Amino acid sequence: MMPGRIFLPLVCALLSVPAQAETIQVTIDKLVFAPAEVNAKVGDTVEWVNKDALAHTATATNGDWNVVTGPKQNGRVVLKKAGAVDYFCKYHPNMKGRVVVAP
Ligand SMILES: [Cu+2]
Repeated sequence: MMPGRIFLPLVCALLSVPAQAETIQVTIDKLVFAPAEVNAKVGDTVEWVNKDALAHTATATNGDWNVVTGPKQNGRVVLKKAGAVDYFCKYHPNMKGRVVVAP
């Protein structure tokens, strides 16, 4: 009896399951994006959770996206392109973050 006959099909079945798209949360608290840098994949969603009583934006410096989050609200974007994207808040330009998107 060769164990490979059982394990090989099992491994193949596991590998063929597509990676699940994930939602990566970034908290905005006291005018800070935390974590300031996140890693993601194409197809993932980044969700900003604004805990401040102020509106903020997450505005990509390359123009790819502009997410506005009202006070105590969430905003999200689905990542469509690979690459590192720096972003900032239009209302508070010293607030900065980065999303690194793997293909
Ligand atoms: Cu802001």
